[in-house]
Amino acid sequence: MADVGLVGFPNAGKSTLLSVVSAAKPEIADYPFTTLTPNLGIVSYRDNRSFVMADIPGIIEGASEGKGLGIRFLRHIERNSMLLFMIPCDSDDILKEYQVLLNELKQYNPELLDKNRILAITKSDMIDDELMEEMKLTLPDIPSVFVSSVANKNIDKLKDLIWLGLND
Ligand SMILES: Nc1nc2c(ncn2[C@@H]2O[C@H](COP(=O)(O)OP(=O)(O)OP(=O)(O)O)[C@@H](O)[C@H]2O)c(=O)[nH]1
Ligand SMILES: [Mg+2]
Repeated sequence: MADVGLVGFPNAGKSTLLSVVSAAKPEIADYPFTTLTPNLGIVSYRDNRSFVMADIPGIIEGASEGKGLGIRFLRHIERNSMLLFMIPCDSDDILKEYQVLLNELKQYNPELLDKNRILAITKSDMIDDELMEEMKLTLPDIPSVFVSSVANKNIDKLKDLIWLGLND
């Protein structure tokens, strides 16, 4: 059973995050639907604590009607204590993407929306600070952090947010 489940469109950087915070070696590639089955990893946190992260296949609009890989993998996050939404910083509309993801979860099981949610804006090594500040004004109203798995940016901050979410 995992503590935090990763929710995002294909190519959002979910598996890459898992690979930098745990010993898991998921497949990573620059095309959608790289991950076909869920991956679990144990994430070490400070003071010898740890939590489990579940990386699942990407979700797209219409997944609840069977598009893409569908939503059958959402059962793997049904028992997670919390959900980490992941949206790339080069998304056309972060808020829209967030709402699409939320809606697909809701179609599958409305109780998924009772879980604590946080948001990681991924691949933030691709944008400068100025753009980041502008984008902060457009984010959904949940705890959010700009991260880069590749540049190891704000990964500790993200772990702090996850830990808070798991323990409140
Ligand atoms: N620049 C940059 N690229 C990244 C970062 N994280 C992931 N990527 C790239 O984004 C692409 C997709 O990464 P994955 O981790 O496979 O994405 P995913 O969300 O697991 O994708 P699916 O399994 O298809 O749902 C790969 O080419 C990664 O190298 C990052 O922090 N910065
Ligand atoms: Mg993947």
